[in-house]
Amino acid sequence: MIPKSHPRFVSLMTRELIIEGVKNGITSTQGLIAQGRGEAFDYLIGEKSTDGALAAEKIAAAELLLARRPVISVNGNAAALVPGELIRLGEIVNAPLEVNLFHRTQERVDKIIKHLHSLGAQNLYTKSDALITGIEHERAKVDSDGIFSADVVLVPLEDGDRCKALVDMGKTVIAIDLNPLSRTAQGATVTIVDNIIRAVPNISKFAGELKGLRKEELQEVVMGYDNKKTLSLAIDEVKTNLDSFFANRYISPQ
Ligand code: PTJ
Repeated sequence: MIPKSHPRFVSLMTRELIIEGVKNGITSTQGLIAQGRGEAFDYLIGEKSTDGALAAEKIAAAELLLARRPVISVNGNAAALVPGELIRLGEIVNAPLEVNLFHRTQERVDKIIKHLHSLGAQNLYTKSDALITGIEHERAKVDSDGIFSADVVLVPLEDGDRCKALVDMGKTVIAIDLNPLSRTAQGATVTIVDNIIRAVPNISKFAGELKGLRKEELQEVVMGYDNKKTLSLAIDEVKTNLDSFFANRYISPQ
């Protein structure tokens, strides 16, 4: 039992959610490693939603609202960390969820679908009758009405290979990835360098605010967006934090 007073309570509880996900057969064991890598990058960006991340989250909200066929992809880590928040975002932007796994087993897909249903998800693509173009084996499987024909896909914690394949299929790919150097971060259309536990509620908040806008007004919000600038801002944030560490020789523990 982690006391609320522990200075790293949020981070430790997030870790517990992933462990729980593995125990329940929702999250892959590889998901534990991915979470560890994410934690390291989160430390480097200061464990907060930076201005650059917030700007990308607003763009993501606008892109999802502008989409004709938006889909929110859910993997084992996302299902463990933010299932309710993803369902809520889907409702706000009218985007069905689709379970799409990298380390795919039908058993885990079924468990995640059951988990999402138990939390109130009503709009889910559940077929696996199409393949992401250019990707081999099980991890390419998607729903022909879902990710396969989506124009905008939100992919939290995606693999670089599949991110590229989705972009190559002509889709607007919104990635959530704490590592600004990853192939996913570099290849996505909109990269949100933030922890999924902060990013998804932020996107929902922006979507709620933007929902009343007309299509032309939403187009103005996304116009001129530069993902390279978002990535450089994130890398600058890491550099600034490291510089301040070396200047002070000490970062006060959070
Ligand atoms: O459930 P599956 O089978 O689909 O597998 C999901 C994982 C995440 C295990 C799989 O896609 C994978 O192996 O991903 P990678 O290649 O390890 O990439 C995960 C990326 O997400 C890394 O760049 C991490 O820094 C980042 N990441 C990890 N935890 C978080 C995160 N980004 C945002 N929020 C997090 N909590």
